[in-house]
Amino acid sequence: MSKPRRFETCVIVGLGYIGLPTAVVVARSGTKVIGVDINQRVVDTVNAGKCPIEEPHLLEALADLVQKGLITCQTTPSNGDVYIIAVPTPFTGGYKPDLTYVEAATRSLAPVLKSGNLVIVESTIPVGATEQVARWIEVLRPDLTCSRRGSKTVPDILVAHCPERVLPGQMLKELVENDRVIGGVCDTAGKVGQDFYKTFVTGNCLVTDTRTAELCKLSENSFRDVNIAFANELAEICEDFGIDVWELISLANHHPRVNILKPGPGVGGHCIAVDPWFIVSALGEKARLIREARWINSGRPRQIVRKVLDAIDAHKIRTIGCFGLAYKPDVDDLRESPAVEIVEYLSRELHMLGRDIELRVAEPFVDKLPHELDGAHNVKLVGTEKALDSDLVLMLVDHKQFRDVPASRVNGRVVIDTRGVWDARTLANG
Ligand code: SAJ
Repeated sequence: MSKPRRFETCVIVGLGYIGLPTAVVVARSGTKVIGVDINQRVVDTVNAGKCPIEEPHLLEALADLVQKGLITCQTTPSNGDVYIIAVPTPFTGGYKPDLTYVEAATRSLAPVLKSGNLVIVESTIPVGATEQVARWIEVLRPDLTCSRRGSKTVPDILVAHCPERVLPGQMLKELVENDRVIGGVCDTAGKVGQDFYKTFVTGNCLVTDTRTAELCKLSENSFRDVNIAFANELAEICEDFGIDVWELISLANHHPRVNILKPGPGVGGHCIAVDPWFIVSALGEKARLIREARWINSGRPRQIVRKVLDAIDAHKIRTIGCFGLAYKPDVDDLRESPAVEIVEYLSRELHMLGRDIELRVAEPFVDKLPHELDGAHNVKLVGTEKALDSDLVLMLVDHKQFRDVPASRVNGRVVIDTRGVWDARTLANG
C-alpha cells in the first residue's frame, strides 16, 4: 500500500504546445507549477505573463496564474513533488524515434530528485522508452532506488508514462475532461500517477503498465492516420470516377456505423504524421497497414501539386492564391504542414519549369513566411482579398476566415479545393 502523497509542486520540463496548457490546468487545481524550458526567451515570455503559442483562452489563463505566483518559469529544474517531461520526440532520418530531448530532460531533472518523487513522461515515445527513462535515472542517481518493471517494492523514485491526447484548439477543455491512461513502470508508480492526475482531470484516469500506455498513444494516432488515408484514397478514386468526394462521404456517413473522415492536402502536425513511424520502425513487416497509410498521406502534397500543374497547363494562369499554411484550420502551428510543403514544392516546380507565376499566400496566423519558403522569389504573403484576386485559387487550410468567404466570391476562377470549402458547384465554374 502506498501512503497518500502530496502534490504541492509540479515541475514541468518543456514549455511547448503540451507543457504550457498542462501548467495552466495543474496550477488551476491549486498545485504550484515550476515551468522549465532551455529557451530563455520562452521562460522570459511566460514570466512576463505572455504566451509564446496560439491556443484559445491560454493567454488569459496563463497571465492570471503567473500574476498570482502559481506558475513561475526557469531554465533548469528545482525541487518539486511531481516532474512532468513534455518535450518533443521527433524522428531521425530513418524514421526512428529520437529520444535526445527526453534524455536531456531526464538529465536536467535527475540532480534535484529526492525520495518520494514521481516522474511522468507525457511526451509521445516508442514502446519501452519509459523503462529507459527509469534506467537513466538509476544511473544518474545511484543513491536512489527507481521504479523497475514488475517490482513490488516501493522505490524512492516512481516513474510513469501518461501520454497527452489533447487536440490543439481545445486543449484547456480536453486536458481536464479527456480520460487519461497512466502506465507505471512499477505498480505504485501507476497508482500514484493516477492520484496526481485525479487532482485536475475530471475524466477517467485508467492505470496500466508503461508499454501498454505507450502503444495505446501510438495506436490512437495511427488509427486516425489510417482513417484519414482512407478518405484521401477515396478522394483519388472519386476523381477518376468523376464523383464529388464530399457528397459521397456525406451520403456514406448517413449509414449508422460509417464515419468517414475528411480528405485533405495531407496529414500534418507533430503527432499524427510522426507517431505511426514509432510502430513501423520497430516492427516494419507487421505494421503493413499503418505504413501504407503513412505513405498515402505523406504522398498527398505531391498529388495536389500535380493537379495544380495540370490546371496550369489547361488554363491561362499568372497568379495562384494559396489559402493557408498551418497544418490544420484555426491554429498557428506550421509544423509538418502539408500546406507549407505544397507551396514550397510548387514554387520550386514553377521555377524549374521557367513559369512566371506568382504564388500569393494568405495565412492570417502569421506575419512572415516560414523559413522553408525563404528565397522562394515567386511566393508572397498577402491578405485574403489579394489571394482571392488570383487566376487559380488553391484552398489548403479551411481557417474560419476562409470558410466565411462565399463560394460565389471565387466564381470564374480555377478552383482547386483540397478541403471542400468551395464545393463542387464552384469547381464547375473553374
Ligand atoms: N486531417 C484530415 N482529415 C481529417 C482530420 C484531420 O486531413 O478528417 C488532417 C488535419 O488537417 C491535420 C492532421 O490531419 O493536418 C492532424 O490533425 P488532427 O486534428 O487529426 O490531429 P492533431 O495532430 O491536431 O492531434 C492529434 C489528436 N489525436 C487523435 O485525434 C487520435 C490529438 O488528440 C493528440 O493529442 C495529438 O494528435 C497528439 O499530440 O498526439
